[in-house]
Amino acid sequence: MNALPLLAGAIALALSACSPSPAPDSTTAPAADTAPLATDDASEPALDAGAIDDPVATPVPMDADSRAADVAGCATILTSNDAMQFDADAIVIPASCASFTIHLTHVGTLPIGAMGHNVVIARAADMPAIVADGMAATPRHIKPGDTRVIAHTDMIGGGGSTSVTFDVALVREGGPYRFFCSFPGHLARMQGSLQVQ
Ligand SMILES: [Cu+2]
Repeated sequence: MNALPLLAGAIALALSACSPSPAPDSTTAPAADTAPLATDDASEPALDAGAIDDPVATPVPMDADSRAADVAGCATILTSNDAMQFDADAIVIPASCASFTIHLTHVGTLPIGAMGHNVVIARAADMPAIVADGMAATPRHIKPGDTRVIAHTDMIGGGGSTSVTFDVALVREGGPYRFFCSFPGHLARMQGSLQVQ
C-alpha cells in the first residue's frame, strides 16, 4: 500500500532528471555540414538537419508510432520543438464537449521566422491549399479571411505558447479533419488527425 506513493515519487524524480535544461552543446550544431543543405533549396526554411537526430534538441518524447494527445476535460496540450515536430499525431475530442481548447507550446529556441509553429484545423482536403495560400502571409502563414480555416492559433517561436478554443460542432461532421502547422515546409511533418468520439 505504501509503495505506490514512493514509486510515483521515484518516477517523478526520474522524469524530472530526464528533462534537463538544454545542454550547452545543443547549440553547437555542425554548421559546416548544414550550410550546403540550406543553399540547395531556397523554398525550404533553413533547418539544422542534425537537430532531428539530436536527443538533446528533442526533450519531449516523440514516438514514431501514432500517439494520441492527452485530453483532459475539453482541452489538450500539444508540444512542438525545433525539430519540426508535434508530440502527437491524433486528437480525439470527447463527444460531450461543446467547445475544445488546444494549448500549443514550443519548447525549442529557434525564432518564429526560422521555426514558427501554429495549429490550424481544417478538412484534410483543404490543407495543401491553405498552406500554399498562406505561404506569403507572414508571420501567421494563413491567408487573411481564409474560410477553409476552421480554427487556428497564433504562430509562435521557441519558448512561446498560445491556445485556441473552437466550437466542436464545426468538426463533428463533414470530415476527415486534420490539425497541422501552416509554416512553409512544415506540413509534411507536422499534422495529425482530429476527430470527435
Ligand atoms: Cu511548424
